[in-house]
Amino acid sequence: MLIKIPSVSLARESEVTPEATYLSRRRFLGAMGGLASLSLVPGRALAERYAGVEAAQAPTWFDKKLTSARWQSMVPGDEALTPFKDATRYNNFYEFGPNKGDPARHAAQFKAEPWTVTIDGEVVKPGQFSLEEFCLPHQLEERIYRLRCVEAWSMVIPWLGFPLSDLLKRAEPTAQAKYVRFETLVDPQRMVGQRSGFSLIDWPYIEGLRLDEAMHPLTLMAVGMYGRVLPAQNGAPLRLVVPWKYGFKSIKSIVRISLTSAQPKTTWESLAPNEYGFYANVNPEVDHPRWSQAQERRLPSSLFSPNIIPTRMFNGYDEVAGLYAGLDLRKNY
Ligand SMILES: Nc1nc2c(c(=O)[nH]1)N[C@H]1C(S)=C(S)[C@@H](COP(=O)(O)O)O[C@H]1N2
Ligand SMILES: [Mo]
Repeated sequence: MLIKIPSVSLARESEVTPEATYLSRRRFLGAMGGLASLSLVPGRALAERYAGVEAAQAPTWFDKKLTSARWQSMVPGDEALTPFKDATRYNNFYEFGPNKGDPARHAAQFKAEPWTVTIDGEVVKPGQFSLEEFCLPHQLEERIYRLRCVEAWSMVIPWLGFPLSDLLKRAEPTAQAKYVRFETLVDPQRMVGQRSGFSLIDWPYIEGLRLDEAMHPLTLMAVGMYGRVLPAQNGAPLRLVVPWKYGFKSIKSIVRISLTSAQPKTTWESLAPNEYGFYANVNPEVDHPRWSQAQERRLPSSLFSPNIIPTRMFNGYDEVAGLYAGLDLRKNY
């Protein structure tokens, strides 16, 4: 079968509206980045940081958890947060359509509750959980991460969630568990992109990680962003965030997490194996067959102010390099 992948390039940038006043333009003081910067941020500072953020009504359990969340006091490096508007209007979420503006439009009516998550496969304690049960044991923490899409654009997004490792430890992976496979909801009634006959994707959207990647402290299960509950277009109510990998690894609206002994077949790898690999680590030295990965467009960007910056190895998260010692990253792209 001949598959046609929609082509993307640095030049295709029609949907981002530059806006003047963004609190997210503000730089946060301090030199430290990453996990070391987690701290209690005063409520007033947070309210200011996330002023103007519009979010759906959150479930009660989420609001309760929010009061004890650990907030990150600053953006890593000296980078600015991507404005909430860009992060919620420029999306890839094929379940809601193929264009960047489709998810915001078509996910508006999406109800993320009730939601059931299944954990199964190579675990001692499999189970089915409501989202509330699933999140109950975990403290919410904020992680401000760069998100680098394989299409060579990027954002800086403040997520709210908990480490995937905490969740996996509770399920107790067996000795056979080597990979983690994630599955997105299939519901054509609620996800218009799954109704269309034009879709390239064989639903459900599937992603996967090696178990050690899944257990890395940077790997996050997100239930919120910008201090609020996750918007539908960003993968409500539960998504993965793997900041050193291309964005397509960060699977949205997860309903099943399975521990497996074999490497899972992932959606993009199945669609175009020469273009999208299982690892998908951000790597400026390994180009996509159809475009360079050496640079990226940091959003917001416009025709007159494209905001092109160099792409960093592992998206700047050097601490993961040890996971790939001895692995040929050209072959294992
Ligand atoms: N289920 C699902 N998850 C998905 C996608 C998708 O189409 N379906 N797109 C991926 C891609 S390509 C990117 S870049 C990110 C975008 O996340 P964001 O819209 O929150 O920025 O989600 C990823 N997760
Ligand atoms: Mo992406």
